[in-house]
Amino acid sequence: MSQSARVRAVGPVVAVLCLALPVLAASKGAAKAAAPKPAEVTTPAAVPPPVPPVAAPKDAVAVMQPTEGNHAKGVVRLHLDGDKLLVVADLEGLNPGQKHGFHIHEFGDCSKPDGSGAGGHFNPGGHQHGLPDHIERHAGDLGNVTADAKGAAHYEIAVSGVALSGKDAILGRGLIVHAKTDDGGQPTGNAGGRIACGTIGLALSK
Ligand SMILES: [Cu+2]
Ligand SMILES: [Zn+2]
Repeated sequence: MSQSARVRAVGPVVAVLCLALPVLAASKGAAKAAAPKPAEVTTPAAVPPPVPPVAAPKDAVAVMQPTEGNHAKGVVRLHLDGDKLLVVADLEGLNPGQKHGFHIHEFGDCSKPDGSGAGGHFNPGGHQHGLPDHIERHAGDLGNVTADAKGAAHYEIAVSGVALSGKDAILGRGLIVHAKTDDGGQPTGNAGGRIACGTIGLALSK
């Protein structure tokens, strides 16, 4: 087919389309205008599915890592039982036979070589520092862990005034083991440097 023949053959098709399109568009428009608006008239609003209640977390864990130049490490498990938080610490690398101050600190930032990123004692109530048997104490004051002859310690304490969620939540905060003994003195128990730091995170509840 020559060039001009193709133009001649295509020409009428284009012309028909040009004529037909406005007609099609017009009939479509008419159909649209005449039809009711089904979404608004006949379909009821979709009801969102009920949101299942989220259970408050009950278990947490902190993996304790030594700060620079120290060897203290271990695992601390925390379990919420009613309004009491049971704290169970298993540590090693402590000074044999010595008591080491042990606290929940404000922040879970263990990135600094000396553990200072954990900030001060967790103290939402604005109290003075104290040992666990004192009524006046920071919520994060957990007393001391006592190392055995090998420098290992198992320590359990149940405390109130802290939770894993909501107000007074300690999830994401820090746990610190100190070089020295917490003697209950102000402002923070004279417990010296920070030898281990761990961030409190969610744990699987059994
Ligand atoms: Cu501390
Ligand atoms: Zn304190």
